[in-house]
Amino acid sequence: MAEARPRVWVSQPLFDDIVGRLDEWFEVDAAREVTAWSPDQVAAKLRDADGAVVTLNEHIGAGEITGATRLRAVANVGVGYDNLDVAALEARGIVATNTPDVLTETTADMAFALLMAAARRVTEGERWLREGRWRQWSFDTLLGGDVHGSTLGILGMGRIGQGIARRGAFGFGMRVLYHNRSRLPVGIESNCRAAWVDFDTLLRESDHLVLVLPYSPATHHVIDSAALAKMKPTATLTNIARGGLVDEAALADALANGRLASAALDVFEGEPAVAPKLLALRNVVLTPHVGSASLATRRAMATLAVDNLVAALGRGPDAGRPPTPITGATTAKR
Ligand code: 8YV
Repeated sequence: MAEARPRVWVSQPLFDDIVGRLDEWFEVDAAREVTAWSPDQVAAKLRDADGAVVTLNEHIGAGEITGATRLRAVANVGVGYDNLDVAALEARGIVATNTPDVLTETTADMAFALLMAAARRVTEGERWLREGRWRQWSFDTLLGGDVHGSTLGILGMGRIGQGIARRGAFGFGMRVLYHNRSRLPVGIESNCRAAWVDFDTLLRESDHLVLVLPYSPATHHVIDSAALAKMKPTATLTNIARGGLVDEAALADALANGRLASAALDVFEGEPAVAPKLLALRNVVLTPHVGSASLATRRAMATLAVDNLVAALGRGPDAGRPPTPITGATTAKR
């Protein structure tokens, strides 16, 4: 009797032609529509699966994999993988993969779009115009802060941080400072024209601070009221990493009280819910977690996730060697 084909679960709709490649090797259970899976539903899906392609919507931890005795691989669509308990997966010998590199430049573009929108009050101006409040051109309408020639601060200098640094240094003539747990090799620093500073210096000197570091218990609320108090009142804060990095209540207070000029947030603590205090503010740009959302990049991410799963389950040209395995929870690099 022919050996049964492995079964794989794809948790959310990706691209049909890309997910369709899995049919060559596997029985595929692919979500047809965007679904908010409960932890119990995730556990039930994994119980029947040899492999899974998942997104940040699905938390995969010890509880979800308890009954998943056949599960051998989890391919995350995304570079950040705080939705995976990598230690729990490793303990069970389940391979975990993510999608670095393919989204670096697209996400760096979006960071700049947000930074500029916050600094130059782009979305605030649009809302004001649409509300019919533009009566006559006037000299002091919506005065913002300059981007060119200012100081760009980057917290978390992985691949995306470096892409943002290059845009700032070479595109906008910015002075680029960064903070990372460890200083980068001098060659990378000079490619990005970026200088390492300690965290407090980064907060104090940045005109535009961008968060690009992985989220973990160690980085929870790295931007809290104490950090915000050290920033310039004219500064902007952009977060394209994970919502939990910022104490949103403290940020909303700082924005409301003029202790920070403006912010741009693509990610939130309780996604898809956004704190009402933030929604009520005019000086914050809000986007629905779309940092990597160009068509080409989302296709590249889906392709890489599928390649990872196929290889991790021992099929295809890279059998046994998934292109981008996650090597450990503590070595996360965006
Ligand atoms: C993804 C992201 O779209 O890569 C990441 O870490 O936040 C986004 O680019 C998201 O993770 C989809 O699962």
